[in-house]
Amino acid sequence: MRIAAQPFPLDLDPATAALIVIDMQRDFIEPGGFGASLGNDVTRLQAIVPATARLIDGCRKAGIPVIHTRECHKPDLSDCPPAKRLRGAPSLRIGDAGPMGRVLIAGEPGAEIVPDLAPIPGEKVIDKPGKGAFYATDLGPYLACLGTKTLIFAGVTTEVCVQTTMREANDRGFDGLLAEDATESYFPEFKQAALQMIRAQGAIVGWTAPVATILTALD
Ligand code: C5J
Repeated sequence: MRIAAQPFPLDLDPATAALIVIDMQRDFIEPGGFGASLGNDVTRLQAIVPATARLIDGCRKAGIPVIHTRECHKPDLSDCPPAKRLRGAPSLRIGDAGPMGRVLIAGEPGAEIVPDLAPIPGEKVIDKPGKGAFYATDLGPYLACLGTKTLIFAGVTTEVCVQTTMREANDRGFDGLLAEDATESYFPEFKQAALQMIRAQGAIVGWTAPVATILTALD
């Protein structure tokens, strides 16, 4: 099928596509989490939940595997570089006890995916210590087993974990399509710049398209 994407149409075969939903976790999206502790307005990220849910639903119906990632660390913080934990002056650091349990720690309520986007049985959930979902995870071998060639991306934040993962995927030979209204940043100008960077120079990182355009093609 052909997606009317930017900077030019993208041919996608659902049999060799997968959707990756990046870090739609309570810690980034709800008040009291890591994102809020850094001084961000989390309502911007909450706003993309319905569009992301529609994209997930459409991919499930089209038989496209849905993969979810969570940025989080082991309870002993052995996979959290001190440089990451100590950077900046957040009101809560990674591992500190907050309103949703220990911040960005696997198994804590804040590290869970928001209920409206919860994985269903059989869907792959990847806990990742870095910004990119390929780093220190089994995502690469998992996609090789699936025979995936094209990755559809959604999630937060556009210019950090989403763009980093798209770039990792691009270097590994995948075509990447970012769902424009199923991704968001705490900084609107960063989102727009990331979308432009991704599709510049003839899709140097990948393609972008609205959720409705992707769903029309999948239907
Ligand atoms: C950040 C992410 N921004 N998921 N994480 O720290 O983009």
